[in-house]
Amino acid sequence: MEIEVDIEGYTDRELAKKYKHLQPGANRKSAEITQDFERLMTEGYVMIEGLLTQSECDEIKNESLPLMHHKGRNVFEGERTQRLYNVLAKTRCIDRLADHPRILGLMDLLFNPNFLLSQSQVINILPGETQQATHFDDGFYPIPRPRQPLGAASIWAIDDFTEENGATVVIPKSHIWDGQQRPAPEQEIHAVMPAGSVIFFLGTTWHGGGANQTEKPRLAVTHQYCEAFMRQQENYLLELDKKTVQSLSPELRALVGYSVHSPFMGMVNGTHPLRSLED
Ligand SMILES: O=C(O)CCC(=O)C(=O)O
Repeated sequence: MEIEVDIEGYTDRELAKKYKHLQPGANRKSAEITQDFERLMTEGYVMIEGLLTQSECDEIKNESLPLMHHKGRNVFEGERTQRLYNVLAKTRCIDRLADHPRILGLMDLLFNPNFLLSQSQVINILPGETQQATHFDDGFYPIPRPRQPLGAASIWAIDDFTEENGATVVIPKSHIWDGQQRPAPEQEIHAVMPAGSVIFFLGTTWHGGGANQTEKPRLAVTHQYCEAFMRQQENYLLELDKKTVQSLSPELRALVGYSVHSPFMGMVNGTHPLRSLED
């Protein structure tokens, strides 16, 4: 026999339904998303232009640059590259890039429901930076290639991305490679795109930050995602206090970890984690 527990007028079963309902559903299909997805799965990446206006890019720049003081700690992070970590605790200015419907629409087709945000960064490649070593992002999940991607990433151009200023370097079709294959320089392409565009690629696609041979910095925002059953790189549950989580959109709240992957991955005290946000 099931026991109904009454919490402030709601039975436990009603509360379970209420929170399940609040978990955002995948209702983002469109012809554009289907087309982007086909390209993503064929090439390992897709570039989408014109998702942000110039004034939205300016706002991100004005908000994030004053928060960026540190350069990379090693050659991989980039000794002439500024990186802002724990961004969601510091500013709301990149939230809409994390839960942008064009990106989440691709994620709906790529991953199981309840996929997660894995990490967020603002990356400012300064003049004189050399090209980053090419790599693929979900390589830290020790599962041999070739395999399905377990992660995916967006890199948003906040400045125009040019071949000279450090546009992300990508290796088309490298997502299907086995674990032995390595990229050669002639296989690289540069993700040249105007400010306000995004490149979205699979966790198995080889890529890296480009060299900046100009006099001006190249600003980008990146959000990485993962399947709901993989560990996130960033520990949002420790980084974000309750008040911050309450201020996020329902989609972003679920993405950082306030969701349940069926039947109970992500639970808090045997219940939906959204309940822990109630006073
Ligand atoms: O900034 C970029 O264009 C790419 C950066 C990147 O892939 C990384 O830092 O792992």
